[in-house]
Amino acid sequence: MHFLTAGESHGPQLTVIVTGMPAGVTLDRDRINRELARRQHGYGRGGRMKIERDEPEITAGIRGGETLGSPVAITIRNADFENWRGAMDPWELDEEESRKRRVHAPRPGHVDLAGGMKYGRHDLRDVLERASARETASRVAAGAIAKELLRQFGIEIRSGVLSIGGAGDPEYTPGWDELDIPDDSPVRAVRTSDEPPMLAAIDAAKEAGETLGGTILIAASNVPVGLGSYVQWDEKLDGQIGQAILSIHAVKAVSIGDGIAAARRHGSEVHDAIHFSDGYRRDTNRAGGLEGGVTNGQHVVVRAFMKPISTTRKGIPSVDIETREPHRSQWERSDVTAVPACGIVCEAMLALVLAGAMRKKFGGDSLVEMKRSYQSYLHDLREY
Ligand code: EPS
Repeated sequence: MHFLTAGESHGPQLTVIVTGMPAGVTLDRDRINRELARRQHGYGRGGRMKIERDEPEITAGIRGGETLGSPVAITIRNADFENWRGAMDPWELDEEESRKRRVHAPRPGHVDLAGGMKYGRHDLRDVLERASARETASRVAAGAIAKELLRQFGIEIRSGVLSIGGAGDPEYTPGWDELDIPDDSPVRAVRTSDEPPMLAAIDAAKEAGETLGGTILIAASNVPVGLGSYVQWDEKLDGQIGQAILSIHAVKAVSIGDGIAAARRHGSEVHDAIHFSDGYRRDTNRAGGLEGGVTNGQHVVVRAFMKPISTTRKGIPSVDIETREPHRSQWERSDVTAVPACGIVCEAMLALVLAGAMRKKFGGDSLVEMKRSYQSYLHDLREY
């Protein structure tokens, strides 16, 4: 499976194309819409989320709600485009509007300066419009399609927020049931006791003109043994998950299972002992379901570490690229934190990687073929 996205944050729309879905998967429109709504939710978001109501429109690849095996095309309208037409219309720009929206003091931490230098753009809006995390709506739409495939095999993905700023505990390892977090939870905290300090931290950061990052745990259940491979570096599934999660805006680190904490422990305290009782079993899952780049039948468990958003109201020392004089980074409407939303994006990216690995292992052009191969593999595993 592969997906491509296009679209500027304040342009007319986002466009997504997902290839590699087998024919014959029935999609659920409400479930797909719900994924997009989950991403829009979360305490600490700025004014933009009051403007947008992300409703994906599927324009290709399905007929009567069923996949055809052809590319699935999705568009999501940017409602805010109406307020930005003068500065963002693909053909006709209003000079005054464009001047007003011009960005000339790059935000440290954002790609503004490096992107401007790389592409030779002197209005840094040309860079930030595409670099914006608005693009993550596209990923969640693509991920929602991947999730529809995974649920055919009983695979479910959940996530929760472990920490925001200094509140919460990045190393806490929740059980599967603790990740059943209601959609209206304000920050999607795994432990409700962490919620008040997280909300207070967001309020304090907002008051101070600051932003906050945090830690998210993402898990997948019912993943069969044997996705990914150890035979070649780029076939290792942990590497693919790492790349997928690190490609999410503002994510600066990722770990699998106990990853970071394990580096300080003895081997016998880290590795998950094996025993046999009606199948091969482990009583712990510190490896996060991956050994040697291959799934081992346990839950796949990933942690994502998000830095604070680089658009801060109080600004950060920078330079005006026109005068080369000192100038604080420019502020525009933004979020104080987007950690809760980032969890939903992480779920989508994990879903896309796992769906791709399922396609690779079980192949087929139709869901029927894919399921046949899956069932025969499960039979072999029972005999092992
Ligand atoms: C973003 C800045 C804000 C966020 C945006 C990401 O947008 P705006 O500049 O329009 O206020 O709201 O996130 C989204 C639009 C979204 O859908 O998540 C940024 O600079 O990355």
